[in-house]
Amino acid sequence: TQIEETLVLVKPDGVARNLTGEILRRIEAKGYSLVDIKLIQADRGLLAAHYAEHEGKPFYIPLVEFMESGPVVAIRVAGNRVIEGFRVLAGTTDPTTAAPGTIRGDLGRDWGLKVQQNLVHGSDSPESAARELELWFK
Ligand code: DAT
Ligand code: MG
Repeated sequence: TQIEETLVLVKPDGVARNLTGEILRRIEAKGYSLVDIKLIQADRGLLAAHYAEHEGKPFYIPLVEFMESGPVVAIRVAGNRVIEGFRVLAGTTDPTTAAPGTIRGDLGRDWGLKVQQNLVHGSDSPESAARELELWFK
């Protein structure tokens, strides 16, 4: 076993659609543990740091504006190989083509022109997880 921690965010669309419980249910059903959790209205500075790797990309400003449009639920999740495992649970980035059985595939809606409404964020590597957990739970 390889116990890791990852950062999961239920994005503003997930919170607004009352899907937080369903997303937590899937995380817990998989066997992962909730270590810490909070509802937070993220400010521009936190989001700029969180999404620094995407600065300058065409979807960056709409992404940040979407992420500050309402509260998000930040969760510290622990489990065996949870960083990669949660990414699989979430499904691919675009909910339109995310596989059935995944959070985005089952619950996501199509992207509009300027929105990134794919319900969840999950850290994509051990380095990202450490960096993002420090940002959201310092
Ligand atoms: P992921 O969230 O699957 O790790 P990412 O890190 O590449 O995806 O991008 C961060 C977010 O930005 C993603 O959840 C939704 C949005 N996004 C990514 N690529 C996009 C695109 N081509 N058009 C619009 N939004 C995009
Ligand atoms: Mg990412």
